[in-house]
Order: sequence, then C-alpha cells, then structure tokens
Amino acid sequence: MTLRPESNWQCGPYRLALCLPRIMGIVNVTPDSFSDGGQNLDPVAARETAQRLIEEGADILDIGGESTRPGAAEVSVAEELRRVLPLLTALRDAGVPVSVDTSRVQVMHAALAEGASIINDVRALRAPGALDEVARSDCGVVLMHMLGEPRTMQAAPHYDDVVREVCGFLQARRDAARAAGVARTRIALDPGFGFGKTLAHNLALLADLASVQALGQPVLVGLSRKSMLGQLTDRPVDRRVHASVAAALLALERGASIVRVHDVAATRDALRVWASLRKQAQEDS
Ligand code: HH2
Repeated sequence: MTLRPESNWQCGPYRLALCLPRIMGIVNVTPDSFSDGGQNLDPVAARETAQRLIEEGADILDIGGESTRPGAAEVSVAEELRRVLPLLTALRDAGVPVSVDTSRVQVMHAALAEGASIINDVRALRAPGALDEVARSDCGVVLMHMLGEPRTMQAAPHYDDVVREVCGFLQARRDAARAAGVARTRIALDPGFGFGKTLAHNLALLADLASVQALGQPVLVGLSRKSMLGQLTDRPVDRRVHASVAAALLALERGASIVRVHDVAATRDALRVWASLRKQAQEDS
C-alpha cells in the first residue's frame, strides 16, 4: 500500500487535505456524455443530481458542459456556458468545491467569476490564454494528458513508452503552469485514462501510477465506467459500477489522491474500507 506524504490541494477558498482520498462526483450537463448523457439537461434534475452526490459523500463536484467521449461533437462556447453556468450558480452555497470540466478560456473565465474553485482541463491548459486565465485566479487546476483530440483520439494511439511519455507531458505542463504563476499547491495531475490510449496503454499507466505520483503533485484519476472496464468485464456502461470501484481502489493503492466517479455512494463505502486499513498500516509502522 503506497503511503502518500501529507499534502493539501489549494482550490480557491478550499484547502483539501489529501491524507485521505477524495471523491470527485461527476455531473455532466450534456445530451451525449458516454455515461450520464441527457440525465441532467433539465436544471432541476442537474441540481438534484449534484445534491444527491454531495449527500452520498462527494468531496468535490465536477460539472461538464461538453462531452469528450471519442467522436463527440464540439459545442459552441455559448452553448457550453448555457449548460454550465446555471448549475454553478445554484451550487454557490453547496459547501464543497465545484470544478468545471472545460478547455475553453471564455468558459474558465465565466466559471471562475461564478464561483468555481477548480478548473479541470483535459487539454492541460494548452488553449491560448488558458494558463494566464488560471494564473490570475486562486483556483485549483487539474492538468490531464490526452493524445490527439476527442474526435479521433482512439483511432490508433501509439506510444513508444506510454508511462514515460505521459509523465513527460504532465511534467512539462506542470512546469508551464508554474512558470505562468500557478502555485505548485494548486496543481493536480491526471494521466487521462481512455484519452488516446488502448487498453494496454491504460493498464500500463494504472500499474505504474507511482511514476505519475513521483512528479510530486496530487494525482487524480478518471476510470469510472470507462470503456476499458467494459473491455475487461463485457459489461455495458450502466453495469460497470463494480469494475469502477475496483479500479478506483487499485488507483488509490498506487498513489492516486482523488478519484473522479459517477457512482459516489459505492466508491465512498469502498474508500472507507481502504482508509481503515491504511490507518491500521500507519499505526503499525
Ligand atoms: N474523463 C472524462 C471527462 N473529464 N477529466 C479528468 N480530469 N479525467 C478524466 O479521466 C476525465 C475528465 C470522460 O468521462 P465523462 O465526463 O463521464 O464523459 P463525457 O466526456 O462523455 O462527458
């Protein structure tokens, strides 16, 4: 069991202690997300989902206004804002940090003005102006690795050494964020499971997550209900809860600090069991 150094993740007014793993609950306000698409388009439904995830044990909520599943269609900035902002406004007093899953500078800007505490960017702030936008605020930020673009990323992803290349990319983006003025304590890194990766690539990254952790930032993973779990279990997307919980635990064992999940209640129970064993191990050492 990997024992992580005590650390905190600075996310706007929140300082999340990471001595215990954290759950990021997903609320996609999209018609086409691969798992919860269409469920939260109605603002009342979106708010109810968010509230339920908090009650089930989410430490963070992650709101997405554009699907990044392979082949997903792009939406306009105006449409992304129309989807995300009302829920963000409704969650101002939610009591947990709210993250916005976006790569667009205009959406980052509006979301931060509306109280978002975290920017979760699957493109790791590569859009022109994104580094400066985040540097101007005090939000937390997730820098994720993706090979290519969602529309084509699963066509034939190739790496000579997936772990080395993903770690090299994350290190470079972390250094770029630091150089732009983002404090190290605000940055989490994510290897980007399923983003331009075959099953073999995903498994290599999960097996060697310690290499991502060795970069010295909190590690966030998104494995929940993903197609790699479908490939391993032969289950459709709505029957991957057990595989998702297993994958979350395996990631924690290998050094992840934050798990981004759809099934908060099931994950929370598993994390409680995991954490009790970790406490025991610490007391024994
Ligand atoms: N995965 C998805 C979206 N955003 N962000 C991070 N940091 N890590 C991930 O692994 C990640 C992410 C894809 O999952 P989901 O949001 O459920 O689906 P969709 O992109 O279809 O909305």
